[in-house]
Amino acid sequence: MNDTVSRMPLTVRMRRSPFFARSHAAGAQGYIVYNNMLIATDFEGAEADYRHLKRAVQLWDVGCERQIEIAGPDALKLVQLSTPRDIRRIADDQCVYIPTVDGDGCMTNDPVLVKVADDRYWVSIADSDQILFYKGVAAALKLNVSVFEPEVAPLGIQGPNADALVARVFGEAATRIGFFRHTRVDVDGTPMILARSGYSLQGGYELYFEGGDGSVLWERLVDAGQDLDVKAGSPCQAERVEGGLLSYLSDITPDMTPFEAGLGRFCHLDADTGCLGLAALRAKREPVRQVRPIEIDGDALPPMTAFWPLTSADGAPAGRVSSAARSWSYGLNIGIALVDRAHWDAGVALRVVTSEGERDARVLSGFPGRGSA
Ligand code: THG
Repeated sequence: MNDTVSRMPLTVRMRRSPFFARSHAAGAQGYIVYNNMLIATDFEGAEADYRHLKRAVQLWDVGCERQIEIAGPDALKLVQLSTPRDIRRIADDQCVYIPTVDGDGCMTNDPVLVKVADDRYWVSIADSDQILFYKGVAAALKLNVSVFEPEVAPLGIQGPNADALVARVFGEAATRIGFFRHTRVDVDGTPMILARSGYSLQGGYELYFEGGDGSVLWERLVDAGQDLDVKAGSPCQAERVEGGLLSYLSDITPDMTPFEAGLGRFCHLDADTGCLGLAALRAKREPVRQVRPIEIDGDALPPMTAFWPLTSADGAPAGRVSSAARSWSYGLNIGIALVDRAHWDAGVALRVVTSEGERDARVLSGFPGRGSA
């Protein structure tokens, strides 16, 4: 046992998923806490994990993406009350990325919604107590639903070799599902939902595992993927920053609207969806600050433990940097920033006040990981 392991939090409050033991045993050197759950991270170092994700396939214990199950005749109505995205006609096998908002149109979470059945949904949440919104609204409106956290733990299978691995373990048919669509696969006799989704831009799947111990499945995936170079991994900061995948409580804070977060394409304000934040959002369509990709000059950056102020070239306040990382593939530092309108056009020169001095920076036209920088 190394030093880090001996300092592992020893308490039942810090929950562990059915995959934690295997993921941890694979050589994790650190932990992340998310939705009161511990996940193992940092296997062979940040750069090695990043490069491996882009070339092979990784198993991610993302059991911390907790599910809120909303079941019953009013299930769709309750989910729709929480989001400006019109979800009234989604397909039976669909997953949808939904900004969720409060009555002021401010973001409470940014989950993936999974349609399990007409009267049964899973809200796969980011790090906030979103379940209280659903319980509170359901009680206040006397809706005919049950709201609870089921025993479901997503397992990410991410990377270019994910298709090959899924074909071997779950069958060729499973690889024919489209992006953000799902199917049922057989896991030791139990049908479980497998979706083509995940918190990376390298392609892959998420298995919504239902069960108490994921070790047998984990080992089966590891054995089947030897020649595909399968390894344990975890959501990769550098890869998700260069791809522009946002992180709630970093890039999206509870004072922000979906428009400020750059998620306006998921707001359907003309439809009478019933979203509780609809009226507020109609008045907040034109943000004065918005999320932007930025490039930050110089060598690799220090780790971020607080927002870094952003200024114009002449020192006027221009916003904040909420995430930053070395993008090794592109040889750049990429940041996700909340930028004031006067400074948010592509090409505008900025300064970042890092924890270790100032750096020059500029607004990019797109995130490099999306092939649009
Ligand atoms: N998968 C599942 N649950 C999750 C996450 C996940 N819950 C927590 C967290 N991640 C929620 N946040 C996100 C952020 C981005 C995406 C998914 C969840 C994402 N975005 C795609 C993109 O931006 O290209 C697709 C968006 C779209 O066009 O629909 O995948 O990762 N189960």
